[in-house]
Amino acid sequence: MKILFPTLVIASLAAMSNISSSQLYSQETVVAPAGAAASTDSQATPGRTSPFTQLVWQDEFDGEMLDYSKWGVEVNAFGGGNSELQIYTDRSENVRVEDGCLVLEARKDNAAVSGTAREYSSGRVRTKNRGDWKYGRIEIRAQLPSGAGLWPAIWMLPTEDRYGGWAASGEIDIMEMRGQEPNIVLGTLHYGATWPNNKFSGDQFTLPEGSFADDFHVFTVDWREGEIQWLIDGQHYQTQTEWTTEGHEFPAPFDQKFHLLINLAVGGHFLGPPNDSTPFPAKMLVDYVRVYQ
Ligand SMILES: [Ca+2]
Repeated sequence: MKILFPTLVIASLAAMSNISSSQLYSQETVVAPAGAAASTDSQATPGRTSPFTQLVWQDEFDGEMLDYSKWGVEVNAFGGGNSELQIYTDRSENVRVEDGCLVLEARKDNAAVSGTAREYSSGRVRTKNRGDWKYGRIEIRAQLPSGAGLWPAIWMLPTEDRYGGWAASGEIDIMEMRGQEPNIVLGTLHYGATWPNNKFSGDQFTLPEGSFADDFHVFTVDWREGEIQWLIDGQHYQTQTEWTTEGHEFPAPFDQKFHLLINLAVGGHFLGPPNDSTPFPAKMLVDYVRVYQ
């Protein structure tokens, strides 16, 4: 997500922090065995075997409802920024677990939050203070919706803005897609300095056939010290090893804990509004999230 109005986003995210950190860290974390794949190898090559083999966090969405020990749900009439058109709610119409998947559903139903109604509603969840990681392999299996103006995204933000406001402390976009181009996904880093002096760099992946709406695909980032790789269905398509943040040495800002966000936005600068042929309701399905370190 290219956050163009960071203050709105920060305000909305702050509103989501309703669980204390002691509750959030009550679960035992899996500790890697002694001698396990410490990241001592700096000669990384594109697409090589990941050093991250220990499953440290996962949600398979097998239950009847969202696991709130792992996820916070955003409720915000202006959530997202970027001139997005949706309201984010925690209604089951917009966010639910069903048939083994997290369902984020965009609807054209004039829903309201705190007295503010908007034409479209949708869902956004995040793991902040429930799942926060520095380095690792983050893997998400998802099926995306197609249609103009639909903007599914799987991305990461810093849990603490240690280097300053967006995007000085970084943003890792694992996957985002314009619904009108459902065979192309983008992987992007945002960094450099505080908006509007931020920078970004990235690449895109085009499916050889079919679209990301036809079936589930696995989206992965493999994030180690000084290097981030992107893979689709296990196929490597991008490596980034150069980024900056003002006043700090590499590999800042991507040397701090980040958490995961998943949302289905509607409209915005990045892709334009829906049109008459955009199907509503539209669903983004997430089969699982698995994090390895
Ligand atoms: Ca599942």
